[in-house]
Amino acid sequence: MTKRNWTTIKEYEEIRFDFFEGIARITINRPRYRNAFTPDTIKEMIDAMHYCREADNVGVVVITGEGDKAFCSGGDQNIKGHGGYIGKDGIPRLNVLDLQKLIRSLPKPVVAMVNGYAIGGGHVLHVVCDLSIASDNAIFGQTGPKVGSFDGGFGSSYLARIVGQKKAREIWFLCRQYSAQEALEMGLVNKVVPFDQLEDEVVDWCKTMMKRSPLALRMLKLAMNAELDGQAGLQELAGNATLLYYLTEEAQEGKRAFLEKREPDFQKFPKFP
Ligand code: S0N
Repeated sequence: MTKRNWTTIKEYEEIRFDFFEGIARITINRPRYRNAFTPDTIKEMIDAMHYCREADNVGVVVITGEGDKAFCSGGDQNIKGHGGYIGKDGIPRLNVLDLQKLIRSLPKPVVAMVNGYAIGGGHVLHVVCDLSIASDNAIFGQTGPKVGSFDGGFGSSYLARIVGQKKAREIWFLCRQYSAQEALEMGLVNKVVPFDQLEDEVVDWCKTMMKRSPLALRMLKLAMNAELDGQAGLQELAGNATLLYYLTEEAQEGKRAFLEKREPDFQKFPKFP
């Protein structure tokens, strides 16, 4: 593996957040618990995602787990209480759902670097990422119906879009575990590589995407989301269409005319066939 000089963006307690040549990397840092998340892990990830949205120098975001055992094993079962997972503030939360939405709506590619178990809510996390690249020791699966939970949102509907209805039902109803090779065969991951090549492969994919037009990638991501996210997906896509419209002379004319207290002259702009 190539040695890279990742620099820390911000210090947190349960994640690491660092940067290398346009790539922001969020690492769940709870290897003692196979990188299970608490509400506080998720709060930190949400904070890091907000940074990634605002930062002009971030082109791609990578999500991964610390060590060579697990990407993420889902919600921390030690703190599962009535109504959700109970963090430092004592309030039960399912805030991973907010993180899922942020990953899907971030107008930049998000890559899951799956370095071991991706289980339960940890599996859903990689599912909602735009791309998943896995090491050959990665293991995938849902456990909800075995441990008293389920994710009927993206964790079910988007999973079914990826692997098909029959396979998604198998994954959830039987709670089996699948190898990286099986995940590749069902289209659940984009590529499988030996563990010691995982970071190189992910950085290579990120660098390739950063050579592409960011606006084109942004519109493609939101268009693909909109296809299954209903009104919420259309709202995101339409917002980005508005962003593009604001960049045109035609839209500038409307604003200028208002400020100059005159009628806008939209007739001078082409009406494309
Ligand atoms: C990951 C597994 C398969 C790894 O097995 P392995 O390698 O044999 O290691 P273990 O010895 O089992 O684990 C090492 C230590 O880590 C602890 N640990 C592992 N996973 C968790 C976890 N999720 N929470 C807390 N601790 C964990 C082990 O206990 C062990 O500790 P020690 O050394 O003290 O014994 C295997 O560990 C495994 O199967 N883990 C559990 C996977 C699981 O069931 N996860 C939870 C699934 N549910 C969710 O994620 C819910 C997500 C959610 O928030 C949600 C979202 C949307 C809608 C609803 C929900 C909802 O919860 O209701």
